[in-house]
Amino acid sequence: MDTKLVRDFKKICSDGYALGWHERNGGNLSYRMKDCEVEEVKDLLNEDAEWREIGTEVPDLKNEYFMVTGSGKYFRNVELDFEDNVAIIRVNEDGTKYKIVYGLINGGKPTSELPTHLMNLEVLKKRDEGLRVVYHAHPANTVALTFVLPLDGEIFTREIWEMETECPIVFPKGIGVVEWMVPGGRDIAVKTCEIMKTQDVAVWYHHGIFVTGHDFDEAFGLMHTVEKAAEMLVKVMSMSDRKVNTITPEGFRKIAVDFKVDLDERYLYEKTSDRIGER
Ligand code: 2HA
Ligand code: ZN
Repeated sequence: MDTKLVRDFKKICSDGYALGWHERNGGNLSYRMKDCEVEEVKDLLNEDAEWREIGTEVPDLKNEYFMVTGSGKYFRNVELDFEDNVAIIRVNEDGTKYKIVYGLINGGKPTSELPTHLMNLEVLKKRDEGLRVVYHAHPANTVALTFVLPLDGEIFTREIWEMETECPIVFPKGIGVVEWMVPGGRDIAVKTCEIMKTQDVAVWYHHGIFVTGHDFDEAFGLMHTVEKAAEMLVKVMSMSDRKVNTITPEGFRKIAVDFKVDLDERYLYEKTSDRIGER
């Protein structure tokens, strides 16, 4: 299969691998296909495949097609052998089952995080029909911060925003955080969906990040921006537990005006401490 969608899907997998975000089989990726993209590959799809349980319900995604990475598959291999590592799946009439209509030619299942991906894609579709990508990675700096920053989305967002002027422009809705949980199931999916109702980034403590975007560039760029800022925060914290200088709430409000973004005031609290991670 060689369409623009397949090329773009391969590229984000290789780019993420190159940045060290996908050790072994770490991370996963899903994309809600457009009708025209399904039409383009229609003759290659096996509609006779057997139905399997999703393990949750996504009624608003009924009959839709998704391109997803395979469970246990390595991101670095997606570009080398797309048909072995990726699947196109179709959700059934009531949103409880899926079938593999293309790919995973040597057997296997879609990503172990399929419930999170599909439930997020359903929430995101309701929020904005154009949000089609859900991307999960294990970037080291962001994960490292989950061991030293409190479990508080407001503090996490503010500390990250301060590291790079671009941040509040790229993700004005901030970052949501999820406490450590067993991955792969419905519970962590529900928590992540709560965040995705209004935000584009969810950090899973001691695990990784989920982002969404209208396309792969947007999702990848968002992951990259969060992780770059996290890297700078890790560097700063390696030198000191305090910031001597930083962007002020007033500064953020000026950015909001000039760049026409709405920044939630809950992230712009007046700090009473210069220690990183304290309010
Ligand atoms: O191995 O990243 O969260 C895939 C994962 C599970
Ligand atoms: Zn993971």
